[in-house]
Amino acid sequence: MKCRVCRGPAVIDVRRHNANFCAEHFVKLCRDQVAKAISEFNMLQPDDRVLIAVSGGKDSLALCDILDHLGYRVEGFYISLGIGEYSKESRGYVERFASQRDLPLIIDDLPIDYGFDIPHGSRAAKRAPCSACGLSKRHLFDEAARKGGYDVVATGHNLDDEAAVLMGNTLHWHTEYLGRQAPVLPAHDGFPKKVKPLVRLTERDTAAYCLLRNIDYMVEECPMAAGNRHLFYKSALNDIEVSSPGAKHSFYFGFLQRAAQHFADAAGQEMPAIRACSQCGAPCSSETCAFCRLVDRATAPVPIRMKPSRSSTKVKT
Ligand code: Q46
Ligand code: ZN
Ligand code: ZN
Repeated sequence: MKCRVCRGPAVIDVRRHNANFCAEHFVKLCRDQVAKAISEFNMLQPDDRVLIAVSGGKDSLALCDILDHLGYRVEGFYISLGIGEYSKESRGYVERFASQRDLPLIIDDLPIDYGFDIPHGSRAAKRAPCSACGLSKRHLFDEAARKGGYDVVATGHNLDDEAAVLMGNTLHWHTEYLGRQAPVLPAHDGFPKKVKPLVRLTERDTAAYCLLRNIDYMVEECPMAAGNRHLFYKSALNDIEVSSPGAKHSFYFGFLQRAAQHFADAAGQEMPAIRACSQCGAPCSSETCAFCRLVDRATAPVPIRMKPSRSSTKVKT
């Protein structure tokens, strides 16, 4: 197995490119793919201040490494979600990465700052854990970008993530979501610009990139992801990819080039008027934003059910 570029010994095959690469040229390939996505979708300007949402996993840490290498001004933002050992360990990976590389890091702590964690708070608010988690993360990313004056928020969503979301939205014809599924969401109404520079890389690519760059990342997935439909779609797409290399790429990029525009109207029509949340001031479409409502419900005191004692149930005669 020889590297396509230098003909030296290859360490990885990339079937969708029908090629093998040595360590040096695989790392270069990953960086080139990110630079290509940034330029193709006009994601970043050279002097942008970029806030990267970091989780401690391979994608977000690879993203920090690559954007830093490409010369962007990056800072990390981590949210501790209060998901037991998973949150403790992932925070450790992020803090070690940041201190080794002098990456400025902001940390929000859901239990300390807002009084609830995802497992208990989502139950109290009667929401699925990933729904409460996603809502919290979106709100806190937006708020951190707004308050810190960042030009753009970058997330580590990769090709596997985006193709799986596309598959779910297509299977159920969620046209308004299809209209908004893009690697760049422009800033609007007080919401920051959001970009996904890893859309040309797969999970396998980012894992190999971290290995070759000596980036120590959290391998365990969040325990709350078990049974998630998103994982099921990823696995189905991986099965398709085995017999049809490049299928994921052409599914996602074919959609962006040939179909996304057809759904843009559906997304636009459903955009409500934006105002400021009466509690936190965040832009939102109702009196109070969804995050403040979640906090209220997740931290509401739980009524204690008292068993009636024998004496109180006695009927006086
Ligand atoms: S962290 Fe949060 Fe994910 Fe865990 S609770 Fe679900 S959404 S699975 S990316
Ligand atoms: Zn090579
Ligand atoms: Zn609010």
